[in-house]
Amino acid sequence: MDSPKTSNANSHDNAPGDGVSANGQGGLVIRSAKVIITCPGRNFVTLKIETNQGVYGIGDATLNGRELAVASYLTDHVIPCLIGRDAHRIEDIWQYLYKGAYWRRGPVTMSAIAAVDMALWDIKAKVAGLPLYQLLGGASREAVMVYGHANGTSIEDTVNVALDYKAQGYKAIRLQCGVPGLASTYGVSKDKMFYEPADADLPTENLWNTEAYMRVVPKLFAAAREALGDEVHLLHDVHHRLTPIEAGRLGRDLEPYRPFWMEDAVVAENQDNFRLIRQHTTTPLAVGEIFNTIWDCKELIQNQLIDYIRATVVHAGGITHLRRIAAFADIYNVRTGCHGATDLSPVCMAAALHFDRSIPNFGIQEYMRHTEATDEVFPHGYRFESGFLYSSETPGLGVDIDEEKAAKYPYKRAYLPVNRLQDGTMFNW
Ligand code: EZ4
Ligand code: CO
Repeated sequence: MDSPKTSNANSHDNAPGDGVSANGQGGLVIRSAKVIITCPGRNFVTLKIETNQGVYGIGDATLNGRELAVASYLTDHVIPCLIGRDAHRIEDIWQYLYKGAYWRRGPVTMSAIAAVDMALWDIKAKVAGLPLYQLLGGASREAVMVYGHANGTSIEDTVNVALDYKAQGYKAIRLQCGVPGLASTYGVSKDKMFYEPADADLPTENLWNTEAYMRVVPKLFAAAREALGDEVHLLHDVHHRLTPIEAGRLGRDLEPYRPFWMEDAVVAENQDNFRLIRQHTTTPLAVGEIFNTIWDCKELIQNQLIDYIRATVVHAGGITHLRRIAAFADIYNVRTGCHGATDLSPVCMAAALHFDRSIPNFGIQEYMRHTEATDEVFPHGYRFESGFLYSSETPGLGVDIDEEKAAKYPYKRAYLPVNRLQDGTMFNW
């Protein structure tokens, strides 16, 4: 078997493992699995699992900037353990991969497990002849509210983009604008529609200035509230760049404009950071796009230090584990707000929408829109209408991968930027 490190949009077939005991109801056995890497504008890693009955499922395994590590984890270490297993035993396979690795948690491991989990749910729902949300307890809502990304180099540009989103029917809009004096800022793209930060084969270096940033964001929110009115939800992503006391100050400065949330205000490795923010502001707090397990957010949730948990299907162990996080969060009044940037493939988006639609404590779903090329590689049935996404009604996840088209876009190394303070000190991106 080839190593994915040497591959370009290659598939890595694993031989069928006939003879391994399946113990399956109805004999639905995993016959083969492969990893497909494609770059229709940005890199995506997809796991495809095939069964002895011809039914297959797919799962997203994309970890932005570290894609090949997950591809290798799957191809070299997970796929050999899957062959011959009963494809219906989703929970058991999850536990087998999580506990069986000995080395638990972490983005690479949990993205790989997530891909297997998504693909198995896809298979189970196809076999049942039902869209996945029906297997997750059915619909708690018909559609899920999404937020779009309005960004601009100036406050005026950003507000104009936000007005355009509002005209398209969006009920919620994330606002990010350039910081005066800084050449580039998180969330502000060079072209208007798609923010694609993983843009270089070595990391771009950005400069950061906290004081200038903290001066501009309240002005942006004041201008946006004035232009957009009271109804539309306004969101902002700090991208882990403040200290807790700075975040408390920014949250307080934003309170008059009633933000829906302030996201990733601080680094979250130290969960106590959030206790300090909470002491200073009533601005709702969201965190968790880089979380991988319930253990990364357990204290934040049970101490009610956050309002929205942003863990998502691909990076937090799949549908199986994300449901566990959401059920735990529900007890503590925490709602979900799944990460949905463009580095999460349409496979993840499809899975997230079934999850969002089913749980009682759904909050909001991020939606950035993929490029046309990405949508062609991953044909899907979900659709946007009037500020909401509707999950597919076809059996399974309702998303596929066109392997011929995928093969036209070979893997291209791409990194997220890094960030330094003005004096050269390495900082959080
Ligand atoms: O930086 O998805 O809320 N969204 C974000 C994204 C993340 C990227 C990282 O891969 O913060 O823009
Ligand atoms: Co974010």
